[in-house]
Amino acid sequence: MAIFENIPQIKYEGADSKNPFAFKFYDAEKVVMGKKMKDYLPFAMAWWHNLGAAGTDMFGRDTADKSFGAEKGTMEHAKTKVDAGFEFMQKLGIEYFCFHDVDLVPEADDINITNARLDEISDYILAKMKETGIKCLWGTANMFSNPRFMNGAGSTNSADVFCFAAAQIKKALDLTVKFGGKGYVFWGGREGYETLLNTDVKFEQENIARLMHLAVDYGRKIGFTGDFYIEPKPKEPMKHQYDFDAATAIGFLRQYGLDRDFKLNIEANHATLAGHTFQHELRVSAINGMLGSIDANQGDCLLGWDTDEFPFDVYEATMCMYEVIKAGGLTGGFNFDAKNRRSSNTYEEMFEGYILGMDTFALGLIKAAKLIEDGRIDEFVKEKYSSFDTELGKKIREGNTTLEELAGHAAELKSIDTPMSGKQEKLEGILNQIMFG
Ligand code: XLS
Ligand code: CA
Ligand code: CA
Repeated sequence: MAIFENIPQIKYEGADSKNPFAFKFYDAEKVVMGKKMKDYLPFAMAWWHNLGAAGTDMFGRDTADKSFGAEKGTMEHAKTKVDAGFEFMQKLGIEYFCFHDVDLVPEADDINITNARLDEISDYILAKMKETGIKCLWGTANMFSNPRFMNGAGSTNSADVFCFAAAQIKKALDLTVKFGGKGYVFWGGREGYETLLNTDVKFEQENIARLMHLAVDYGRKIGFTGDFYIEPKPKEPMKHQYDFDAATAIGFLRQYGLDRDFKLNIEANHATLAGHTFQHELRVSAINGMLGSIDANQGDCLLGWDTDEFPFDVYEATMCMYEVIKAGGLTGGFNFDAKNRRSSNTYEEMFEGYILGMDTFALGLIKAAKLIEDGRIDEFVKEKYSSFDTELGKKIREGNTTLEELAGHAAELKSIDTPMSGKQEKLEGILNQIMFG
């Protein structure tokens, strides 16, 4: 029996449609810049928010009913979540999902019992995957909720807890491989510190890297051929998290020789928490060959925390897709790490959130393609650096000069032109023209 029985199959109806259960912009089969929309935008459902989060916040209990007709905390509930999740993805045409180990089953005190539950549920999920063609984008282990991880997982001061983290990663990797997942994520939720008075940063970072190396060794041994990802976030829950932003995470990966196996999973809301734009984080990742996957959501700049809202900012989605197209697409996908607001507590709103997010990224793709095809932005950027196309400029770029030679050139100049204008307002006008013209 259907769980979302009142919700129809969500289809593309076009920009004039007033049907809340239809896409206005996401047209899966439409070709944009040589690729189908659905291939540019491999969307994924986040198990934890969509099937788990029910509105609890620091000041109040659940507002939404995510029991799906079963008693929470039971294996029956774990199964109805699977049923709900696959029905949900099928109705929206979403082809991927992402999960943490503890999203799938209730965690027991004894890890052997938890693992047996994971074996049972993963058989059930695998059967549904075969039946529907839905795939796994990435898996991860939740190494931040349980009190054992209060001082971190890889960065913990307890060798036993470090082993527990290893055990969870091992199992989550087993599941990711069982599902044929494309990626495996490390989000360092508690890998950071509150005060340096009690923290050995070097020790902790070395241990995190050690754990990641162990994960890579094991993953490759059991046939995981996908990418490992770090998902940067500057703070929350810790005051200072080690994976602050893309640049920091890339430096860490290179420092510890992990850069061949890892890429980044960039979350929009984490970028803004780090004081960057989403586009900045994508650009830094892309130019370093590290753009792997995206957690598609949006924060609220008036709030200083991770609100995980469904993305509706079309400017931000456009600049994201501009980076993605230029990077030649993603090897990962677009995971909606987003949840309904606490007062949006109905099944209908679960769908409306995803329709909003998918339409926003479809619009972003359409506008970004237009921006690239228009060419004025790219032409301007090329022109801006054109003084390096001269013989001298080329020498500098190619590393064929010396400081003395350059100083000699400067000494011969009678006057120096101010560099070419940045033309920011003009370019912003072009962007608006593309957005609304
Ligand atoms: C939390 C993170 C988390 C990761 C997966 O802020 O976004 O949900 O995506 O552990
Ligand atoms: Ca995330
Ligand atoms: Ca987040």
